[in-house]
Amino acid sequence: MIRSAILSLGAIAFVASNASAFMPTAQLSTTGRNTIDALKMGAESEVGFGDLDGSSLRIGIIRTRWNDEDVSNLVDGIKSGLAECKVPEDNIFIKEVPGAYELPFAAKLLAMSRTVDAVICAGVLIKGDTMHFEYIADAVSKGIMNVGLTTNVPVIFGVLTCMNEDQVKARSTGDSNHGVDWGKTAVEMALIRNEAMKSGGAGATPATKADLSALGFAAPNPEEKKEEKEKQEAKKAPGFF
Ligand code: DLZ
Repeated sequence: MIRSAILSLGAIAFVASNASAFMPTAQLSTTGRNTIDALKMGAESEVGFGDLDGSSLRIGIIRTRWNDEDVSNLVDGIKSGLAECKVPEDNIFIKEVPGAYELPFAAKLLAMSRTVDAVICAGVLIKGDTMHFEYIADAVSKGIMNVGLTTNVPVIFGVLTCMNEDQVKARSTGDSNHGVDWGKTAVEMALIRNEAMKSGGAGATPATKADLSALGFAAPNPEEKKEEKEKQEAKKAPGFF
């Protein structure tokens, strides 16, 4: 009896502390409202990018057809970010894939073509009633990271992982369209990568074999460096080859 009374009190306390999730917004405390507003709000950009000169870069965008309208808005944002960094329109290659799960594979093919300086993967995952969202979000984020690290071409994670459509809209439209930052991030990373490749990957002082093997890299092969430079200079049109 005493035990069940304690359990009931515990249950009441639990419901009260979590009530904000079930209450109309008008009845919420300030803290509850702030939490909901924060969930709906699109994150403002928190990084500055300065002046980036992407005029000589080629950028690939792999985008999904799932959540087509939202992803198209994000791609528009990406394109305006790239335009702000002076990437010529002809240097932007766009390829569609069905869903987010397909992004890493297509990104790998494009990165391996060596016709782009960076790849942006754009998609939207919205949580449903099953575990599908968790599996795909985890696989895609790891897959995208893996493509960048294994190909030495920066691959940008342009995938929104949202709880609902409101959150997606708040992050893919207007002033908080995350695509704009993804475009600029691609340019910044492409410039960093190209700079590093030209200088042997270690700035002004070339890394020693010991430095590189300590970091888990193979020592630089002068032939590969020459090949890389020739490919950069050839400036093929961006795309799958
Ligand atoms: C199957 C599926 C579901 C349920 N939800 C989404 C989503 O919100 N966003 C997205 O990009 N793709 C979704 N997909 C499709 C998968 O990403 C993938 O295309 C299929 O599982 C086939 O591999």
